[in-house]
Amino acid sequence: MTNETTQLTNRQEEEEEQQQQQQNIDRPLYSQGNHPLISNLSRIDPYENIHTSQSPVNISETDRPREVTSENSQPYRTATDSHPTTTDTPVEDRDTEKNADRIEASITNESLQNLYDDMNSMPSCSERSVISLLYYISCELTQNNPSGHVNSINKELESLKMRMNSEEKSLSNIRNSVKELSVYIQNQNWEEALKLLRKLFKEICPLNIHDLFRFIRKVDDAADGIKNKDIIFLLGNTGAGKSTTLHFLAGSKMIATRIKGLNHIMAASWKNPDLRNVTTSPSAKSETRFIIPITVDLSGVVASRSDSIIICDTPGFEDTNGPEVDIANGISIIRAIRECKSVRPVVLVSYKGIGDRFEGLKNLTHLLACLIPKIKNEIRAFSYIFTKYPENEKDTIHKSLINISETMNEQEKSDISFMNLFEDMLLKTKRQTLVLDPVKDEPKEFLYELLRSTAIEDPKEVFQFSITDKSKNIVNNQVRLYQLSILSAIQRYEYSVIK
Ligand SMILES: Nc1nc2c(ncn2[C@@H]2O[C@H](COP(=O)(O)OP(=O)(O)OP(=O)(O)O)[C@@H](O)[C@H]2O)c(=O)[nH]1
Ligand SMILES: [Mg+2]
Repeated sequence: MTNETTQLTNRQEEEEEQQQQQQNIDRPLYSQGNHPLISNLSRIDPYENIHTSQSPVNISETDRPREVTSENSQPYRTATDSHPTTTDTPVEDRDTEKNADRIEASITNESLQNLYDDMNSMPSCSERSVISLLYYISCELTQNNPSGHVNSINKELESLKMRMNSEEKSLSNIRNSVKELSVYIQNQNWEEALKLLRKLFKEICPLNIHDLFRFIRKVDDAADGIKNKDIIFLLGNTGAGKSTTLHFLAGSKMIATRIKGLNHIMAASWKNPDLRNVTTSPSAKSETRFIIPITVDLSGVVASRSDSIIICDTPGFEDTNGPEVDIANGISIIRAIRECKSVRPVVLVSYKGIGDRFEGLKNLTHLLACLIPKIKNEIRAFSYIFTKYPENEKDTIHKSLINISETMNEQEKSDISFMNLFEDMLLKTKRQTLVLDPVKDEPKEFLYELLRSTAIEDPKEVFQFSITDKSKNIVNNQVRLYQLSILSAIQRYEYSVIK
């Protein structure tokens, strides 16, 4: 297919999707049978798990989430809108970007469905009350259905206050938050109420177990695509350019643009439709949340090869998406990688990420050493791509690495994992330094170089599970909170909570 044909096809797909999205917007949010919620709503009673003696509220028909009609439905972001997708339309012009700062923009079909499912899967407890409030207030904000859930919100608030007392959640900041929340709810200030609830939820539930399992399921789905396959595994800090590099290597047409005043290189069109899920962003917030395998055809790209290779996009190290994503990835991505036939790790190092005194590079190597404890034995398999380098700095990379090595002190030299990777980087950049300009460069030159490295043939032996210390602390904290909740529930004979 020619480049022009590909662009045309992509544009047609884009237009079809826009029409589809418009139809979704025009459609009533919960009209019978077209929203996943509706089938659940008809068979699940949100209050069925509540023991009546524990519930301070009487549940009436009007408290249930109700259908809205097309007149009172309003556009809102769908699950896929949560990432800016690449289109020919300037990104700044898109509604999703205009609304990005509004809290409604963070409410998606998927997030509503998740809250509803979580609310239904839990016994009566403060965590459940907060989730219910999050759900009803989100509905209030997105359905443009004035006061449709006010009764439920008030009842859940009362329930939350009562649960806080009985569960002895007496921390003053939590109590103050609930007081503040009452005022917002009284004034029907839903935006502020939702912001505060999200904060409160993090306090009483630092690790969202429901989200954790959802993320693990998503990663597991992707893992099937790389089982027993040869893969190139892109690694690096968040924002280093992994998703951009994947688009580039897979032959997407890359263009330079600006989003909210920030420089950004985006794919204007792509060959493989799966690349639609590989989204990029100039924002400081982590973008990629899951492992995404993309098959890249090598015929006509690399001489002597008529097969294909899978290149995997991954979430960045030190991801800013929270402990749920970090843990799901630390466990599931590694589980997936261990099932591969062979792995070629490619480390992406960005100009800013390297750090003035190479502290960024050191941090990166420590994280890599956690994934691959015997990194020295596997170092041959590594390649390095340098990203976001200004034009006049591109030919200084090897020289600055030499300078770093000459100025290292004894303590730095004793950092073995750092030294292993650093020396390999020094050696490989002497022969050739891969500095990427996604707009001007040719993918075949990069693919050829990446495929020259010797792959890790026994990933099961080489990669080990790992999560960051920050996430470990959050898990410990959550375990402690659950222990306290269980003890308190035992005292109140609330066996549904203990279960
Ligand atoms: N100039 C330049 N910009 C780049 C390059 N690679 C990425 N970028 C920009 O850097 C920003 C982040 O790129 P992403 O590809 O989203 O980074 P990532 O590593 O996938 O980030 P996470 O998904 O959050 O881990 C985007 O604005 C890109 O346009 C590059 O080689 N040169
Ligand atoms: Mg990414």
